[in-house]
Amino acid sequence: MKILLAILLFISFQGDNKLTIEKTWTRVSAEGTNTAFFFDVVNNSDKPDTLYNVESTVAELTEIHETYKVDGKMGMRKIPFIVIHANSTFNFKPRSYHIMLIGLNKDINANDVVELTVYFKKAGKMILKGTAKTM
Ligand SMILES: [Cu+2]
Repeated sequence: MKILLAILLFISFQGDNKLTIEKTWTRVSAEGTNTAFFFDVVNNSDKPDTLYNVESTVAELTEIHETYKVDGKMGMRKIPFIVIHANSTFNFKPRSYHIMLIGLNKDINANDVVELTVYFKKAGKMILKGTAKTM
């Protein structure tokens, strides 16, 4: 009986944790400047999840950003969280949602691997590794 319970708990835990991250990458940039980190969040669960915090050791500030358009000009701004809907994929990509790395404390050269820690309400903490490329 105990074993059966353990198996059931294991299955239900697995069932709640169907959030995966794909296609992580970041853009080459120089120390003292800014860059962005991109990835896809694949939510195969029937429940939404929320990205509410991001951290990086390569930049002074790490923020979740969205882009917007005013009078034909593109701008971007910090947002506090992003909801990843059930059974959907959310794309962080250039000229759209991205993770902003502000004030790099070192150069990011092509093929460098940059770590980004992301926090989801349900899936918890995940450490992402993105390879740097020029575009
Ligand atoms: Cu930005």
